[in-house]
Amino acid sequence: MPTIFAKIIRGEIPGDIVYQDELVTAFRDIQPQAPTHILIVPNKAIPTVNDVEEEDEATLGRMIVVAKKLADREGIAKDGYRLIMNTNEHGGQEVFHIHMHLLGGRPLGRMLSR
Ligand code: DGP
Repeated sequence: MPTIFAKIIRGEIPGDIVYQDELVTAFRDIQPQAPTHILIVPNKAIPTVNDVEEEDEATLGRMIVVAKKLADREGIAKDGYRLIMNTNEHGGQEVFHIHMHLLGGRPLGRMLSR
């Protein structure tokens, strides 16, 4: 079954896409937790970070490069931002198509709640 993210990448359901190339797609999170909350997603449907393979290195590197470009475009690069990839239950992963959250636009507080 394709995930909701696979459908957004393929244009089958609407998504606020802010960037797309041959390896990755980025779109705004539907439940933003900061003024900037963008999801950077590989076009290849990899369920979790545990499923990443060596052949995915270029794609994973591209995700960081795109995060940097989008942070600059959003005007949050200087003040700073956070990149998050959640994995499985303890990581709080809800959508099983790996994605990197780009969050910024306000102070984000501690990395983890105590
Ligand atoms: P995670 O917990 O790391 O798996 O984060 C999943 C994120 O995906 C969560 O912040 C909400 C977002 N999300 C879920 N469904 C949709 C959707 O249909 N469209 C968009 N743009 N975001 C979604």
